[in-house]
Amino acid sequence: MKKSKLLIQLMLFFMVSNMVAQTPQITNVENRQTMTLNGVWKYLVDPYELGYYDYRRTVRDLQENPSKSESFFLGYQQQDPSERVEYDFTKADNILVPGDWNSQKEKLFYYEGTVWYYKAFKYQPKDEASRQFVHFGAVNYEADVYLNGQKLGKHIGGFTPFNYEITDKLKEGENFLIVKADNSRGLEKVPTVNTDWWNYGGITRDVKIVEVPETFIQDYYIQLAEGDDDVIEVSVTLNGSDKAGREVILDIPEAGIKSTLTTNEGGVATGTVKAKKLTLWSPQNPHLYDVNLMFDDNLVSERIGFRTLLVQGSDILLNDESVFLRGISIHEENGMRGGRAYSEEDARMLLGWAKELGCNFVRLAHYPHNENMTRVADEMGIMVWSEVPVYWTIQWQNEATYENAENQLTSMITRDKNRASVVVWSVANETPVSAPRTEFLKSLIEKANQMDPVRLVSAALERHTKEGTENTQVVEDPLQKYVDIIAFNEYIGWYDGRNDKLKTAEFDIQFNKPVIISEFGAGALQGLHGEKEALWTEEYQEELYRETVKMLEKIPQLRGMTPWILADFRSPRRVLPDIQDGWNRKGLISETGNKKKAFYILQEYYRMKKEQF
Ligand code: GCB
Repeated sequence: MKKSKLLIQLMLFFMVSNMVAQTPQITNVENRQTMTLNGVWKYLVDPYELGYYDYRRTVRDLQENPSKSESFFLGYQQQDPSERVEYDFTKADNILVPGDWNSQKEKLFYYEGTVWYYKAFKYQPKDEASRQFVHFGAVNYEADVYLNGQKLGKHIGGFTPFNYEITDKLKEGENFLIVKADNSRGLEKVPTVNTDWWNYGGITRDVKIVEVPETFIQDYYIQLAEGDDDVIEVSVTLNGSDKAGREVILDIPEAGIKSTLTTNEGGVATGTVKAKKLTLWSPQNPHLYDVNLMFDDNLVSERIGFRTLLVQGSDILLNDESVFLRGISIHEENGMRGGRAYSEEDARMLLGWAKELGCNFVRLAHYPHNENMTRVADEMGIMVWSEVPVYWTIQWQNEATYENAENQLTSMITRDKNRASVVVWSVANETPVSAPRTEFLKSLIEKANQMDPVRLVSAALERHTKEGTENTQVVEDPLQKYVDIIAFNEYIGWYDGRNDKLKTAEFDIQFNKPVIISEFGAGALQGLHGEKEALWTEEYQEELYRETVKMLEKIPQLRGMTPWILADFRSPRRVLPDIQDGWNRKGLISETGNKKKAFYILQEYYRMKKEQF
């Protein structure tokens, strides 16, 4: 190859890889110096992606001289009447951020595709020497981000945070940020084309500008060592030009801890700190300590809980005591307002219902929920199962698909690794058993274990009736070997037989590990009453819950359950007129906030379990 050609290829490679390069994730954005970009944005719907591709379908933002007339990312405005510009953000309709477009705009209810978001804002840096990053809580599904007409990067994955450095691109005074959000489904994506939830599109979580010193604390891990309630493991990562051999102080005043750590060449300081008689975090006493990290005059503070977590045989030990996980599954949706849940108030509503049900545990299905959920769970004393959208069928042999799934897992763990509430990372839901799928999930499990040695890893598997038996239920899945908790979705009485089948079912679980039933349930329209044999009535669902909990009690390793689901949620798969009308009706609470009869059956069962454990 000729030298010049190689050079051009290399340059192109760096250009492209730079475009998609992610700045390392900054954590605990909530407690840093930030400016919100939430609020009113402008938007243009672009189903044919005119603003992104030219008529030969080349990507405009890679062109040397992109056309001002159509390259939306330039945010250009006509300068005189003879100029052809075929878009204008300033004249576009308003949309709120955070928020999905489906529930805000009737005409976008079913829309899947590209929408361009535009926000003009003023910026005045607090400190001349500071660095700035733009941080997104999540954009579903793909986001191309531009500041003042310059590309910052592309992010893939609808439920995880990401940030870009904008120090050299941000101007004093007027700026504009443009996001191309695309929620098109695709076979190779994570999740793939087929799910049972609404594909809410847009900038669904907070957008902030984070301002930090030149060298700053980017991320940290502060948790008790595995099974040890008087040793805190610490790791702090600095970012900046002066990050090697620097001192970082860990200060937890209430615990009498003040300790200095020094960073290595890579800017990472690790160590262990002795702690005496910590008040441990638990659902009964969700104690959080004020934790301060100090580096120069850079202070990052956060409230962190400390607790130990271990599996011993079929027991889950929280602070050395066996716990039963009284759970419920939750989708990230607020049916009462309509659309994706995103705020602290939403989190308080959903987790408040779970508390009322008697829960000490929730399964945040089927993707990482917004950070308010895990923060409020920390405060309320609710343990959390957090999951990535490796759901049903994924392209198990596609390397890019794996990378995408791993990125989502990594990002979820990075964001929430200091939350005492989070006890389980789940790598999948109801995936069909095959060798490539098991390899894929095994790699995700290894990744989770490597990133976070203290939390438990699981996946929602499937069960079926054992061949040659009348009603013996088994889980035949090689993944059982690799998970800490055996979890499976059940559904006897709904997808499998009717409620009488629950009475005779036996379970044969081969492993001496804790078992959690990650789903069971029945559809019921709130307010529809009838015989307990009649589907869709509250009575059928109530009977299913009554019989299911009796049946599950026969599993010796049973240590918890997260029935499906807290509240009715929107799903395009649910079209039965007068009953579903676009809603999955397996909620214990309707989308209008009314409790169904089964709610009280589970509440009663949990009251009893609480006394037992
Ligand atoms: C399942 C899935 C969940 C569905 C549920 C249902 O097994 O994991 O995402 O919504 O069943 O209602 O069918």
